[in-house]
Amino acid sequence: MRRPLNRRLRAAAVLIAAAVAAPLAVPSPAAADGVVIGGSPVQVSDSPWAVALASRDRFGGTRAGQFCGGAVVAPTIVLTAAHCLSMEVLGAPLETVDDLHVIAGRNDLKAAGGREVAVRDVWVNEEYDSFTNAGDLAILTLDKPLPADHVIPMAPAGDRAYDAGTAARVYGWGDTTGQGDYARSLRAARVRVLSDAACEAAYPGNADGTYLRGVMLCAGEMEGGRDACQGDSGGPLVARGRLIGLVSWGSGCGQAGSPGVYTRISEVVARFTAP
Ligand code: 4AZ
Repeated sequence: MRRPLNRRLRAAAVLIAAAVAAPLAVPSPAAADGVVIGGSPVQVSDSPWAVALASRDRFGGTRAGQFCGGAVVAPTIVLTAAHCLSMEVLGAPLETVDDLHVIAGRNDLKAAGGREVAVRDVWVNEEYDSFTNAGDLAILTLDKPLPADHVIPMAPAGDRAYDAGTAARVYGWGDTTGQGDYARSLRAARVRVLSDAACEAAYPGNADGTYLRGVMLCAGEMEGGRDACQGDSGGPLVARGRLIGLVSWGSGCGQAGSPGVYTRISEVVARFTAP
């Protein structure tokens, strides 16, 4: 059921609609090696749409307060995961977090550089289901626009970027080992989009969640090794130069048979660009 959008959300929807990839979208960036688990360092200048979500008040200053990732889809709009803004993650109600901001254009969280931009408005999908993890989406409106070259187009439904077997890359400052070793600098890992059948077989429903086709996608290597992990949530999964997913959940990190599960961006596009 579609609900009427409120006014601020409508404004975000217009910007999001403008960000949907045109049929001839930009080519994918040159391959670098594999956040993240099994990943390797990348330059944020080559992937400026990958931003850190941060609050020093909640998470302390050692890593500039980074706790999740996000993807820039319009100069003032960042997509992230709904669960990043939960009480469980923030340790406090979202309304009480006064210093929520994104860090753009900074590789090393311990260094200066890039921009810190305050989040002016937060929309959290009220239909996010913390049991299945369906609808793991939040939309942040920034206080000031980021440069236009930070924006990544979103892949609409039917885009070949969603085809099983497509090479993709996931970006983040999250745990690089699954043992709480958080990255200082941005990393990326190469993964492959897996078929809905494989994702359903991996996650028919357990304590971590349930794979639901149409609203999720999963990616990884069936033998494990390369994956997103804690701290990467909300961050971008990119294929063919387009945004296809946001890091959402999985059983562990990089384990054989347990690929990473992502919020499917085509569902976001459909929801916010429908007449
Ligand atoms: C997490 O806890 C999380 N391996 C993120 C991604 C994955 C697992 C857990 C995928 O935020």
